[in-house]
Amino acid sequence: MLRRQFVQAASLTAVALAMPLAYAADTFKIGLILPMTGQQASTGREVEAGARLYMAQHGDTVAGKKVELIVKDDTGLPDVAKRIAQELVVNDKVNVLAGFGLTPIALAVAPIATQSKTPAITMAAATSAITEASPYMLRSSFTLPQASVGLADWAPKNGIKSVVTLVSDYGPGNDAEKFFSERFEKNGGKVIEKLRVPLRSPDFAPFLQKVRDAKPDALFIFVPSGNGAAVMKQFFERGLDKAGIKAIGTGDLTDDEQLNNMGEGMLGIVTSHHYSAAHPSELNKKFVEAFDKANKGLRPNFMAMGGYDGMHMVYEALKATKGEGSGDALLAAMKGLKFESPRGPVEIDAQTRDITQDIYLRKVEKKDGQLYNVEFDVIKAVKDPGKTK
Ligand code: VNL
Repeated sequence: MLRRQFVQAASLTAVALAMPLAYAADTFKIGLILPMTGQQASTGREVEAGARLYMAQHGDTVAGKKVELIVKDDTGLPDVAKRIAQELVVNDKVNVLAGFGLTPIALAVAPIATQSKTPAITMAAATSAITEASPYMLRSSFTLPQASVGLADWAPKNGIKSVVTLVSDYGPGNDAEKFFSERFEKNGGKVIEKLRVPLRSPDFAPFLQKVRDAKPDALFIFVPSGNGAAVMKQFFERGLDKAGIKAIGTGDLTDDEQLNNMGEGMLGIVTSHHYSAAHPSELNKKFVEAFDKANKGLRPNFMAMGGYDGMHMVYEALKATKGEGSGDALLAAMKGLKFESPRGPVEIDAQTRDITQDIYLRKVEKKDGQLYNVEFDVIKAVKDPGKTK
């Protein structure tokens, strides 16, 4: 009896000791840092759902490794994100960092990616400079300069000669304001006034009153995903539409997750962006259907797209490096990667590590009783204009 017990205990200990090692070697870990609570929680939910859908469709074993997603809530705060990134690198030994719902978070994580030589994929945030903050930073989302310039070309040709800009006062808002305004003025338009609203709990009312008084042909708006409904509610309540002022903006304003609940006043609003749930490709139809099914009727927005394609980048790099897992090898494999995404064709620019993609002009229309961003024009293969200056 004693001997049997001893042998059993010994072999159990051996198993317990061997397991974490074998497990670690056969596991490939992705640390997903996202705002799962707080003002940007919808972004966290969409990015995670996109990443999980990709794994469900492509399996969780790649090049002999078991892919493990570790999701951490940064509550939207850069200091929290930085601490989490450190823990993920040091304790969990993640192979890749990803997520980053807001620009300040991507910027807080960038030095940790550099020090630890860990590839970091920005799946949501969209200030141009993010990919310049670390040679290990890549992007599967988009940039605000990329999304803004096409609209600045479209507007003056479509009866919009004067504009007021209204942006959230931080990285992506500043990028949107600068790149839209410069291009619009180069095209002969006039920017009457540039307004910036605080990122946290903004009160749009006094700003919109100013816009009403200034009476531009259009108001160009950038607010981050999840804030579009609040600004448009005030826009209608203050009667800016009735005063003949058009709302235009990047697609963050007509975010697919919110759009259908923003009311019929939204009909006809033109935006430019890289992804619409109504993008009419077979690949996208399948993506939207599968996303809807996996998430109880939730509509994927551009954040979900960033999570989905970011996982594709990781899977392709893992395959190309045959599961070797080193940060430098993964990074090299992701540079120059080209693929067909549900959003359209994309390429990870080998020099800038930023994403080159088609930008669409879209108009809010009713389709099957629901509001969608319906694409009516496309600008092919747009590189981030923030990098080509
Ligand atoms: C950012 C840019 C965030 C665009 C967004 O939504 C967005 C950012 C949360 O860079 O912080 O729609």
